[in-house]
Amino acid sequence: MRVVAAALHTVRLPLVHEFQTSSHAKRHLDHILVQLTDESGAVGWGEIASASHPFYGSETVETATLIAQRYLLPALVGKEWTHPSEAARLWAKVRGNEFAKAGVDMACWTLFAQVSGQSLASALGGVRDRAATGVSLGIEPTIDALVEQVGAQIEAGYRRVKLKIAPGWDVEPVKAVRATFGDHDLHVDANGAYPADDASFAIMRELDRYRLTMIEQPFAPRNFVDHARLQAQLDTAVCLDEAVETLDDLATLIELQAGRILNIKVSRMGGLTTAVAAHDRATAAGIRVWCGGMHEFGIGRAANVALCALPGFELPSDVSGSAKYYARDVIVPVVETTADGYVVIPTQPGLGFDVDTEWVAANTLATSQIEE
Ligand code: OSB
Ligand code: MG
Repeated sequence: MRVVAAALHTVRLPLVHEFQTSSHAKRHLDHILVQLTDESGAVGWGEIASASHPFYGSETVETATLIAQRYLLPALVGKEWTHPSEAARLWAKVRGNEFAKAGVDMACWTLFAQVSGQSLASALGGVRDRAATGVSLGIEPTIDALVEQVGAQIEAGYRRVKLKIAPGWDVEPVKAVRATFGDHDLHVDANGAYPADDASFAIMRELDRYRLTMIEQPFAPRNFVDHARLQAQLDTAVCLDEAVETLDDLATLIELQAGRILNIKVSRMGGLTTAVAAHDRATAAGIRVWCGGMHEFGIGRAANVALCALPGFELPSDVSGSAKYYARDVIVPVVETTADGYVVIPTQPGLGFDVDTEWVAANTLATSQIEE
């Protein structure tokens, strides 16, 4: 297989509901769609789901564009490869920049699945036909507004609700949601917003009383040591997200027992090739996994859904239906959540959805192309 042309499309979609995390609020998102064409004219799509600001990870839309344009696509275009894991080796000497790599890797996988006539899920080694869905709720202006949001999402069928927390917005909202919704599967995500001091440990011990499925990334991204200390003090599982960008980070998590759960994000780990390897290693070590999201548009969302077909993805994943975030998504049909909280994993060859190229074009801010 040989990619003869590649294009990057920066696309802006408005969010249906403003999303606030510990670091910032957003009303619309700019993601980069990667379009690869091979010598037979087949097309593979990927998505670089980097945030616009370096507040989740260090990349931005602009850095990802630069890295993809200057290093990743030139390493790929014109080269022969037979499997996407080989394609990823073409840019292996580029350090970091996992989001940029993830979008190109994903496009190679969808192209490969398309050309080899198999669904993306089975190309990845998937065995499931549906994925359990969870939903991620931002920090709301008031506890009442949060409780209303949680109610609407439980009503929509989501099997697990995750609440973003930050210093000053933690125990009270959790207490209110628990009091209103009983035993519904609930977890919290701090995006590393807590300093690893005694006061934060005390807050986490208090949260430990609310039967949360996990506390996700309370401390800074590289702080494995304090996550391990915390895990030793809690009944609740600690889950790492930002901390784990590479398989070596995962080895550190396992060795230090810095958490019992791993959030596998395709974007954060540089693509599907590494995500599959992370699934295999984590589950072999007794670490439970689920698939996290970056508010992906339909292309990235479809890749996340396909990944969830792997046997270890037992916990609900952040693969909510397109309508949770976007009034009109870039794929048809859109990803839909069933009334009982699952998404059906497509079985058609390739991505399993058509890209709505008209809608992509209508929302494109910039395009760049390279050819063999
Ligand atoms: O930590 O999981 C996170 C979105 C942006 C940055 C970080 C995170 C998130 C989410 C999104 O929680 C969940 C989704 O895509 O459904
Ligand atoms: Mg997270």
